[in-house]
Amino acid sequence: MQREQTLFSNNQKQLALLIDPDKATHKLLDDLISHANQSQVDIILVGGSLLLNGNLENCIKYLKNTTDIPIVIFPGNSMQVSPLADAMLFLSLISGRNAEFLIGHHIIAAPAIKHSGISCIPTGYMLVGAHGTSVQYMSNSHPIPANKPDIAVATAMAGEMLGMKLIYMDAGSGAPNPISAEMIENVKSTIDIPLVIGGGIRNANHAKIAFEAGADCIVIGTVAEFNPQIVVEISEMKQIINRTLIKN
Ligand code: 1GP
Repeated sequence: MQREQTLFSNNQKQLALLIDPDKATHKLLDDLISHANQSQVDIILVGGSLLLNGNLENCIKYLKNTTDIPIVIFPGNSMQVSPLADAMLFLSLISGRNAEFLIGHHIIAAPAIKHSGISCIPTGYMLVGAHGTSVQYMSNSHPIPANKPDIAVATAMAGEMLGMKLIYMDAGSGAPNPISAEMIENVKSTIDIPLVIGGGIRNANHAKIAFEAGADCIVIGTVAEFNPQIVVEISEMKQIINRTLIKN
């Protein structure tokens, strides 16, 4: 059954499951997909900062055969383009000052993206907080300090003014702490485009805090690799919050 939905809408809270093709054995993929299919996962993000094994296309093919959930590429670099996905995030690392991640990789990837016909979602990507994450190292950029919501607000505003269709604030994969409710609230109150929050979300309570602070979509990755059942628990939390939103 095809799930009718809009990618990254800000009407209903959404849950995205991040799959890193480098870590995705068939057993892990089967486990994750069976849990995602039995819950309300809205989006599967596929990508990673490194992708050492060239597994992106195989991973997307496998997913397309096992689920109807839309597959969206979350690229770590300009090589990560595939027409097999339903869409891709066209990320600009607006928290950083590394020109390659603001415009350089985009120029390299643009012809392949155009040729593939894949739909692109211009995304203001903001790294927040933790030093020592893979994405921070690979992008050679400084994250926004976790205790500086005013910088996050101004950065997200600028992203929206530049025409981004989405803001993705990320504490980085496996971050020790998720982004604070205070920062999410501050950013959400100043932008009109959907806000995606990821990095370090490890349980349903973390998800609840992020949703209630204003996240339109949350991303879970690392925790699900170790405990696929958490996908069901976090999805149930999302549904509870969505039911509350409908009532109000
Ligand atoms: C990382 O936001 C994603 O880019 C997911 O983070 O792996 O910590 O869930 P986790």
